[in-house]
Amino acid sequence: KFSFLIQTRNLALKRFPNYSILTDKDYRKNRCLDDVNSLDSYNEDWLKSCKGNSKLVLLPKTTLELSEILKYCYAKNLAICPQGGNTGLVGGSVPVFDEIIISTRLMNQIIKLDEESSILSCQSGCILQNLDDYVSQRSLIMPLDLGAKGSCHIGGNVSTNAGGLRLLRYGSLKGNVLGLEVVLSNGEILNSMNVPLRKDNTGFDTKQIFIGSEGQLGFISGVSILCPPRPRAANLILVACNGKSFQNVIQIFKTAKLELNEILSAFEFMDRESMRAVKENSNLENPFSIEVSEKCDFYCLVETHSSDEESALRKIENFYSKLSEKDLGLDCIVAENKTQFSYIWSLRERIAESLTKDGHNYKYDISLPLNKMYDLVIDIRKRFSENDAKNYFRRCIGYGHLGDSNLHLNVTSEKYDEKIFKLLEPFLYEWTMKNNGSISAEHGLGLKKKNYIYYSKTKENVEYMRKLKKLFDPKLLLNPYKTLPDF
Ligand code: FAD
Ligand code: 2HG
Ligand code: ZN
Repeated sequence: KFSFLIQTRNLALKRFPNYSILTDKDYRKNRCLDDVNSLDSYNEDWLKSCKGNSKLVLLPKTTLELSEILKYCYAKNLAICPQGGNTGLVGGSVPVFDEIIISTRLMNQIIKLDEESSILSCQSGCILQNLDDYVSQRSLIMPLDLGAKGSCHIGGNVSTNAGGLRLLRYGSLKGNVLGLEVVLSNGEILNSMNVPLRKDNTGFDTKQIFIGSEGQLGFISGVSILCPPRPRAANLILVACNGKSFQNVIQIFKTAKLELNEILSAFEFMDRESMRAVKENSNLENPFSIEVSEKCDFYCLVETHSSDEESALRKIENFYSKLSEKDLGLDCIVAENKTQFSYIWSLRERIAESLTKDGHNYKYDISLPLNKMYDLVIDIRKRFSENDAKNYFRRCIGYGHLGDSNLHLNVTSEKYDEKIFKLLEPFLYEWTMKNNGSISAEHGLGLKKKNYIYYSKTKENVEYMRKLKKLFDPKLLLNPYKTLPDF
């Protein structure tokens, strides 16, 4: 009854026998969903690659309600799956078997925006885009931004330690989250939200352990986060890079760092195949002339945030001059208005969505030293051609957050194909380890990557992760079967 097969990995899992099976007696029918149709979208992930079989979604509104639910589950041995916007890409946000889904959808209240300190406190179910709209009225900006901003929840962002498009400028959530409220598996509430301070070195910083913990150690119910000033001037340049070598892209990044320096807010790259994917699957036209696009192998998206338009434009001029001096660009497009600004961003932000339309996605999120970043894509393509796999896959593309050395390598095919999978894994993980990279830069491990943790972490480190898991969640009820390799 409970056999589960991840579509992509033939990873056969067994339901932990010590978990109780939910009965009607276990819940009152308020703020919950239990009819088959409404359960569907909560049981399946964004990529439609993992599907659980939960019979119940609970929608608490307050921390106390959440705490009562967790206390009950603890007493009754019921396993749970915390869920935010369900945009995660590693199968972490949906149940594996019949875990109860606890969604933060109704925990969507802003608590306070402290104008002096620019610290925003809110419940964990606030949608990132809504928070950004809210703080923009006080001339502030959320310190993170990602393509899923219209659906993802801030609690989900913190639980995955999401990186996104502007980490280069505003830093990671490990630095920007100043307080958390977390409900532990036994219902206890751990609060560091009361007095969010910029500096606080009294003892261990316990909230850090929950950032990026993927729902393994506690359920995040509230977040305090530092919001930087909103830039008065934002500029966006799309560069069609010259030459076939990725080294030129790296040179453009180095030039951007030198010339744009403190105003550089994003540096993203996409290869020719990525640009083709958004054209073919999302109808987004390449804005360069045919002559340029036919020659161009890489595109860079360079964004600046600054307080002064005039000086920003001066720096951008200098950036151009340096590009042409070094012959690094074929052509550049500068966004001249809001429509162009969002169009250019959509070319990059909608790649993930475009790829889903090909059919099956083999998705990899890799950190690598900058000068090795694209070699992995080249080597995978070579491996495919050496093994006569050309006809099996549709696309093999590389793009990502170049400013953070974070490559998104994606392969697509019409349907899941074992031959492609075997050419990719474990080769790709071994390649990453050999080149001192990480097999998960920003998406986490979830269900799909948990067994590959040793490619990036030592045995001793994983052992201490297990000890922490047992300390915070002794009955292993929180988000089971994920993140850590099997006990
Ligand atoms: P969910 O997907 O619901 O959950 C993610 C994980 O966190 C799960 O393990 C879940 O159990 C746990 N969780 C959720 N809420 C809580 C909570 N309150 N307490 C404890 N655990 C919880 N990621 C990036 O890092 N950078 C990107 O640029 C980026 N771009 C994306 C673009 C698109 C189009 C899509 C679809 C995804 C993208 N992602 C990106 C991945 C994803 O959006 C992020 O991981 C995001 O932070 C997940 O938030 P969520 O609310 O959807 O969480
Ligand atoms: C992005 O940066 C996301 O667009 C998704 O992290 C990456 O789909 C991917 O591979
Ligand atoms: Zn990303």
